[in-house]
Amino acid sequence: MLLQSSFLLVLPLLALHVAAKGADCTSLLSLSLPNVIITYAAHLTAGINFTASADPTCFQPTYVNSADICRVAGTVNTSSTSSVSFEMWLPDTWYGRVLTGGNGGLGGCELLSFPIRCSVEVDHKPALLLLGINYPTLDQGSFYHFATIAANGGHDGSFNGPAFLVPESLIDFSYRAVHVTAELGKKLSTIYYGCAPHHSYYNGCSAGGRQGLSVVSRYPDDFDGIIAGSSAVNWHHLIGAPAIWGSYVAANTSREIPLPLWPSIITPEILKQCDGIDGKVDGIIADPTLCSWNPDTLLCGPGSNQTSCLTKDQVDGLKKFYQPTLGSKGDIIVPAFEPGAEGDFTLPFPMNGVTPITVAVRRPNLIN
Ligand SMILES: [Ca+2]
Repeated sequence: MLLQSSFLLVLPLLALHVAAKGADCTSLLSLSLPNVIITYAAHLTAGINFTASADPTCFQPTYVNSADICRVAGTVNTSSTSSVSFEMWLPDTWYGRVLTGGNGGLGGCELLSFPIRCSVEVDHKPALLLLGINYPTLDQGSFYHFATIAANGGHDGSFNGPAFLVPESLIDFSYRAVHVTAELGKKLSTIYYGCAPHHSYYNGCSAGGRQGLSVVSRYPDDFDGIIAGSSAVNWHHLIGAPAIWGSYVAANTSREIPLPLWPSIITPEILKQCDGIDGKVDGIIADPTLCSWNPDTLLCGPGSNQTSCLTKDQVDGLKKFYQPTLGSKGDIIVPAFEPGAEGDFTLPFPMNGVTPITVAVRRPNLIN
């Protein structure tokens, strides 16, 4: 009886392992769908090394696919003044599910060659931070037999400020790019495999987490489940805070703290003062909210070497850096920067008074 039950459970799963039979990959080039232009369609065996982007702000990385796939690329016109670039990787062996990937940061690039912090999805090869068309998710999804689609969020480039001058492009970046790719992913899967997907999922982190939550609130039928990691839902505060942090330790002022000093003297001093609060000196501050450290200990003495200590102005800037970011009425815009997180690769910009993401977003808004 137990064997029979197990067999009955397994049987429908086996039936869902679908090989492509609806269309040849290259035939998708001649596909006619409203507002969709297919510019590339070719079958790739696993292990092909290709350049993922030509945009100079995208670091022109290369990427290698892990599965045998039909790789499709093109654009979706989302309005008379906006469009979304997309890619879809349709694995040779499909389990009947579609996965849509979101963007990160300001979107627009395929990926950035930093070690990943904001993604748990890529576990079968070294992971990468993704900012635009989500190649790691395309690869991860197709590796696990999802037909996987991702888009550029409606604009190219890591810090593409001009895109934010176009209202329709802002809508794309906000949620529409994910919505149209989710719909297109279902259509392409149905055409390529000859049957409709039975489940649809979403995976995004940071800006991609925000996109996921934004889409499901507007289009609840797009997905059966979503992963919205480290969701940047409080977007304006999140973008504004680094600008304020940057002013605390602004570049080319007496408060500026050169980047090398953060890991060489500031983090060690924070660990010295706070590591043991959690009961174990192990290089980990288990609860940074309990750490109220005093930067005065880093103040240079008379005649001391400023590569191993800070001036009074630098210490004053540093104290503000670790306080909550407050608005004009004293309201908290963003909670305090957590001591011990100085090593996060995304944070050198505000620490050094340089905030390219904030500048990219704010400058066009100010122009408007
Ligand atoms: Ca500890």
